[in-house]
Amino acid sequence: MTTAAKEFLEHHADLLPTEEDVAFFVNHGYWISRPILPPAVLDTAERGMKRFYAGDRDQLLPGGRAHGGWTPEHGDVLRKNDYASLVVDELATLVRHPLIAACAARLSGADEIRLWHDQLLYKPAERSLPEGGKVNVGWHTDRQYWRTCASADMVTAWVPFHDVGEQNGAVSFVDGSHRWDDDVVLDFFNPDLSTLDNVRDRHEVSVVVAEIPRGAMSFHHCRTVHGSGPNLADYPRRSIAIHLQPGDNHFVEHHGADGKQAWHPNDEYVTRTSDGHPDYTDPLLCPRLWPPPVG
Ligand SMILES: O=C(O)CCC(=O)C(=O)O
Repeated sequence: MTTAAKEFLEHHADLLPTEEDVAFFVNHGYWISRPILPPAVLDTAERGMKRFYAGDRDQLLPGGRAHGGWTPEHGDVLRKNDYASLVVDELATLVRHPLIAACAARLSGADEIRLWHDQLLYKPAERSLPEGGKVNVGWHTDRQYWRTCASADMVTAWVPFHDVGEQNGAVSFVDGSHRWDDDVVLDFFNPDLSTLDNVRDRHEVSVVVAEIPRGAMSFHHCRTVHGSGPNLADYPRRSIAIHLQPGDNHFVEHHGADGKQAWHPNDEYVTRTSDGHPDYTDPLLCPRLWPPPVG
C-alpha cells in the first residue's frame, strides 16, 4: 500500500469498520456504516441525479455505447440506471469517494477494490403511482447476476441521498443468507415480496430493514438476499448502489443449469480484452477505487 493510502487510513480510522464491524459483516452479510460522507458530496450527487434524468451528460460511456435503463417514457416506475457515474461527474465524485472503497476493502479483506458498476435508483412514492402500481425491489442476490465473475465475494455499498428506513422503502437484508449453501435465485424485478416464502422450508429467514441516516451507507455481500418494500413517504427515495469487485476478480465462462452461457453488460461495455475475454480491470469501465489512484 502506498504511503498516501496508509496516511488516509490513519487519518480516517474512526470512520472505518472496526474489527467487530468486520466480524459482524462476515457473520451477517451486511453492515451499516457510521455517517462517513460529507453533506456536500450528497448535495452534489442530488444535483447529478437531476442532471442525469434531464439527459445532461459530461461524457459518453466508454466506447461511446448507448445507455440502457430508465428514460422519461417509462413513466412513474422504479428508475434503475447502471453506469450513471461514468457519464455525470457529480455522481462520480460520490462513487469514487475513497472512504467507500476503503470500507469495502476492509470488510471483504481485499487489498484492492475496483468499480464493477453503479446503479442509480429512484423509487417514487407509492401514493404517486397509478392504482396498483408497485415499486418494490424483488428479493435477489447480486451474485445471481454476476456469474461471469471469478469472485463470489463481491460487495455492494448502497448509499441513500437522505435518511432511509422502513417508511420510505429502505433496502432490507436477509440476515446471514450469504452463508446459505444452496444457490438462491429470485428476481430483482419481481415486486411480489412473498417470493421469500419459497426458501422458508429450507432456511431460517430473518429480515432486517436497514435504517440508514444521511451520510451513512449499507454494505452487503453479493450472496446476501436483499430487496426493498414500498415507499410510503410523500417524496421519492433516492440512492445509488455501488457494486465493487476485488482486485483479483476476472471473467470466467459460466454455464447455467439450462446450459446457457452467463453474460453481464460489462462484457459488452469493456473497451479491452484479456486473453480474448472481457477485461474487468479496464480502467475506463472499472476504475480502481482503493487504494485511491494517485493524482
Ligand atoms: O435499492 C434497493 O432497494 C435494492 C438495491 C439493490 O438491489 C442493491 O443495492 O444491490
